[in-house]
Amino acid sequence: MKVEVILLDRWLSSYAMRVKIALAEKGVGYECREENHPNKSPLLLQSNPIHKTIPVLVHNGKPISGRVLWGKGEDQEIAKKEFIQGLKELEGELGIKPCFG
Ligand SMILES: N[C@@H](CCC(=O)N[C@@H](CS)C(=O)NCC(=O)O)C(=O)O
Repeated sequence: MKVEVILLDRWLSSYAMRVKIALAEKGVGYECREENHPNKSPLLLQSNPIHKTIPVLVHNGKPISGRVLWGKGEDQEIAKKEFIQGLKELEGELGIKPCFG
């Protein structure tokens, strides 16, 4: 199955830059779509309906965000476990260094 990763971006957004650095570090290919703030795209409004801000990372049509806080039931429990696992991996990479980058 082809994996589709789309980053909803805006020129010089430091928030989006962090996502780009993480994707580059992980070697994840993605399509970058520039958002125009007065005229936000339907994909942005649908993917981030509350804040309507970038960056938004869309993986195979599903926005990646907030399952830990706003998810429900089993999906939320899975998201919590994945989040904690991610923190453990980050901690492992950090080791005794004072910072990551
Ligand atoms: N807390 C958010 C902030 C995102 C944010 O403020 N994005 C700005 C661009 S850098 C935005 O989309 N602004 C459009 C708006 O507020 O309408 C994050 O870390 O992703």
